[in-house]
Parts: sequence; C-alpha cells; structure tokens
Amino acid sequence: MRVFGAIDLGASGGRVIAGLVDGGEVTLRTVHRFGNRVELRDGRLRWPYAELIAEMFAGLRELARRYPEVESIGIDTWGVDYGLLDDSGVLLADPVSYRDRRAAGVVDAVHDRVGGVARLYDVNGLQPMPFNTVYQLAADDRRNAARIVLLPDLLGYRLTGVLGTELTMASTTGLLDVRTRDWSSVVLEAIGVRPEMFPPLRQAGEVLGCLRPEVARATGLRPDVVVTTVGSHDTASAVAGIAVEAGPVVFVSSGTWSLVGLELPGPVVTEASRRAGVSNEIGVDGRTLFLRNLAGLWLLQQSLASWQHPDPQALLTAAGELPAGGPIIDVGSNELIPPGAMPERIDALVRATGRRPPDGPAGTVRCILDSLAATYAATTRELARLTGAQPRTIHIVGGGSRNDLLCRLTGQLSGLPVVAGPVEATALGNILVQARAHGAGASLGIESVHTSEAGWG
Ligand code: LRH
Repeated sequence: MRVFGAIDLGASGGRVIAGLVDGGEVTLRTVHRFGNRVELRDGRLRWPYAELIAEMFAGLRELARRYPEVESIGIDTWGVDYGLLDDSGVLLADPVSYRDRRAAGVVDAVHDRVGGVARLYDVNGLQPMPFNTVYQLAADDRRNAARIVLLPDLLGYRLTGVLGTELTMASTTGLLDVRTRDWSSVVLEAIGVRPEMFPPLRQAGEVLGCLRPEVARATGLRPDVVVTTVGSHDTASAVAGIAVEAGPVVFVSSGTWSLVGLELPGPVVTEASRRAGVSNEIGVDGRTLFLRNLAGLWLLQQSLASWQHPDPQALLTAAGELPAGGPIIDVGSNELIPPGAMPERIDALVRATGRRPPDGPAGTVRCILDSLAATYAATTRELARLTGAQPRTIHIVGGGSRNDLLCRLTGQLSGLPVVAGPVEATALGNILVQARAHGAGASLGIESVHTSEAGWG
C-alpha cells in the first residue's frame, strides 16, 4: 500500500486527507478538517492566510503521525485568487477574496482595453465572472509586487520554496490564451502585467520539490516527502476524481459553487457558447472543461448562517415535503456573490420574477434546491445543444452529492439518471494524479473508493 496526502482548501472549509492506494483500490481518510471564511480587513474581504497555513501544518502533523510512510503531498484550492510577493519572496498582504467587490468596477474598462467583451472571450474562452484574476489584477495595487502567485502555488511555495504556476489553476485567471494555453500578451498588456511576474507554468503530475527542511521538522514528515503538482484548481481535481463511465457524462461539481460541464478534447469558443456563459477551463491531462460557473451550496450556507438555525437537517426534511412548482431564481446572478443577508436577496430575486417570495426558512431552502436542480438540468440541455453531445448521465460530486433532495430534483427535472458521489471527488482526483505520477496507480479510472464521510450536504 502507498500513501499520498491531499490538501484540499475550499472557500467554506479545508481538509487534509490521506489517500491509501492499493492497486485499483483507494481509501480516503480525513485526518484534519477546518473552517474557512472571508474577513473584512484593511477595507477588503480577505482570506485568513496565517490561520489557513497554521491549519495546513496541523493537518500535515496529523498526517505524519498517522501515516509516517506518506511519500507525496498534492494541493488544490478554489480558482482565481492569488498573492503578491515582493522581490525577496515575501507575501505583501493576505490574499483578497474573490467575494470582495474590488474588481467589479474595472470590468468594463478591461473589456474596453482588449477591444470588447466578445474579443476577450475569443482570446481566453472564459465566462466573464467579475472576480476572474484578470479583473482582480487590474483593480489591485501592484506597485511593490515582483511575483503573482496563484493560491495553491502559494501553499506549494510555503512547503517547498519552489515557485510554479499550475496550468489548470492558470486557466481560471482569464489571462491564458484558450488556444495556445500560454499567457496572452493581448490580455496581459491590457492590464499592464509582465508575463515574467508569473512563475513558470507546470502540469499536473510534475514534482514541484522536496519539503523545506524547516517544514519537515515542524510537521514530522520525512524530509524526502515531495509536493507533487496536481490539478490544483479544485474543479479540475474533482473531474479527475469522477469514475470513468461510457458515454458523455455531465459533471456537476457541487460545493460552494456549482460547476456544471462536459469534458471535451478541446475548446469550443463560439458566439453561442459566449452568449450561454460557458467557460473553457483546463482539466487534468489537458482536457477542456466546458462548464458554467453557478452559485452552489453557498446559498444554503449563507441562509443558514443568517437564520442561525439549530437544526438544518429538519429544515431540509421540511423543504423536501413542500410541493413542487415553487419559485426559482437565477443562481448565476452576480448579486448572490458577496456574503451577507442571503434570504432577503433570494426574496428580491423571486419578486423580480413576479412571484411571491418563499414562505419561511423551509420555503427558502426548497427555492434554493429547486433553483439549483433546475439550473443543472437546463445547463445540461444547453451543453448538449452547444456541443452536439448527448449526455446519458449527470454525475454530481462534492458536498451537493450528499443532498438527496438536490440529486432527486435534478434527476426529475433533467430526465437523466443521476449518479451521486463521491463527496470527496476533489481529494480523490488530487490523490489519483499523485498516485499515477509516482507509479502507484496506472490510470485515473478507479475500481473502488472508500471514504469516511457522511452528513449534511
Ligand atoms: C470552485 C471554484 C470555481 C471558481 C471559484 C472562485 O471552488 O474554484 O471554479 O470560479 O471557485
């Protein structure tokens, strides 16, 4: 048996997971779990970086204690966010979160500078989410910055001292040319960034480097443990963690966000795909992830936080008992991105459709789940229309796969069979890429997965 470690940092929580790989069998064991949230500091919504690093170290200590034979670590996080380093490699400030509104004000100016939103899509193939790195960088004060380091690469740098820019993560920035998969001079020039500010591009499966001696000492991990570059964008790892099936499969990576897409051999960049708001991100092994980025369980998490509800499970049961045909909202709305009063924003979106807002918390939960399921089904049809593919299954992974009501509604509204799980697809994809890179598993297709997860999705 071989052991690999996954650091999977999500916007609502992170975990350190051990992947025990024995031929075609993979067992995942969560060794450390912690919360994450944005904080308002210096007038910006930021990630609590020092705390996240402390939690990552606590997780690695636990990993070393329980699995001293671990040989490699892989890191994945959400997309688009980054830190700036000065010329001696010091982080200038805690990374700003994509939930901060700083970039919204520069979106139009960036589009003007590249010759319009359609031109930008033709170059980068991405849905223009207002927080894409291209807009964040345009809004950022980069005066003392020597390097721009994307979040998973920043953590990899902390562990190894080696800088890199992993390709799947780079594909969320809006700065890559969708065809050449290298930095786009058109876009970089428009926002005044030199390509050398980004460390060299790396592919999933490459070894980044050995642990820094002080990291090995602080965690108890062996000094020859390496950090292996994985699909460091969590979506890319999640898709790599979906068991291979015959026929086109729509994946839904359902966590804080919902990423609904198809894996394709190459990008589809047309006026129709642009109008439909579909992105061409990069997956593991250079596949194209042709997907829409929509709100996800964030809507539930923020609603629960605002109600301080004592029994979310009871709420979910009550929501399941409500009749079908209630109001739905557009879960792609930019108004849903910032933290804060979620039920009120949902009510306002429902009112704008001319319907009566949901009645009480169970009604709101049902509205969220109906809206997510309706969007998963509609996006599936849209993806089929745009590519000519005829999806046979919808495969829901991540936290949303534990939500039976969400999976059931998606099946009903799409008319397709829904395969739910694994809940830890992202960690699994992270582990599988490492296992393959180190000769412990021949392919990304797996025979069986065992996880120790259960609970509210
Ligand atoms: C999902 C995700 C998504 C990004 C968002 C910021 O976790 O990576 O792909 O757009 O976070």
